[in-house]
Amino acid sequence: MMDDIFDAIQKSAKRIKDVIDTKDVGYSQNENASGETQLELDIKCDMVIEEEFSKVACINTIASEEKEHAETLHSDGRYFIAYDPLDGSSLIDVNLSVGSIFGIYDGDFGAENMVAACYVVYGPRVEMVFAQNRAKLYLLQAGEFEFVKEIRLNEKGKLMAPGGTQQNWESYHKEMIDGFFKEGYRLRYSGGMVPDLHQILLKGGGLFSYPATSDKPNGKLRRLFEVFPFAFVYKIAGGEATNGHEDLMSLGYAHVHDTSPCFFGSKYETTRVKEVYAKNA
Ligand code: AFP
Repeated sequence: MMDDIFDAIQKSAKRIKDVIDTKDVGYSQNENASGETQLELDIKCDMVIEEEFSKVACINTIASEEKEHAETLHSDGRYFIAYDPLDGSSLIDVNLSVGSIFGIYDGDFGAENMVAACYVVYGPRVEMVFAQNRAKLYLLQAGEFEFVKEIRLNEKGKLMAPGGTQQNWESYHKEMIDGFFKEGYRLRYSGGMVPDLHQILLKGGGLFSYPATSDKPNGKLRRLFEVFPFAFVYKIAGGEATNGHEDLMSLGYAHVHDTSPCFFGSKYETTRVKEVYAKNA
């Protein structure tokens, strides 16, 4: 059954790549549930995924970053999938990488029910990471996704991707990030969480953060579509995922569009985050 989902994601990814390559980018009049103006491209990509998932009988319900409410596809299906069809879509007009993110849940949404997570990066090449018992990297070549390798994080990395408006960071958060840079970490931040987190994963480690800020006390990134799937992937790859105090996979959610502060990284960096945040709780 998971193979059918894996297959539907691959089909969606290939179609989304075509949409990105051919469709003109124009702003539609609609606002999505998070209050952002939707690009036509987002809507088109959302439709592609919904269409492919509709053909898979084991998918019960879908929740999309582009839809206000969850939608039931097959009421006797087993899996619930939350997805962000085109994360970082505002980066398309400046030709940076974007991605699709999928969280696959058994029986109902919620981190405790997550059984697999997947993301696709649309960059100079199209890559996919599918995490179930292991995190596996695939590359789209000549129309097919080919297995490349298993991904494992080192204990400590070299890259820092610090999200959020710095002016609105807590002072202890700023000191912590400055401290990492003083240790020799290098800045890598594009503003697309998929390529930013992908880079840290493939280069062995580091830290991606999107903290609570004075303007966004609950962070920006959405639990079901962004936070839980990447927390799952990072943990399977030997890293950690925390909100500073708790494991991200131990968090609940009340509404499908709920957000959370989040940190994803290798063990050395996430341990530091937990120490700093414990002192400043
Ligand atoms: P868009 O889809 O609006 O471009 O947002 C992308 C995103 O949700 C995530 O991919 C980034 O990590 C994050 O926003 C970047 O946010 P900041 O621009 O506030 O750093």
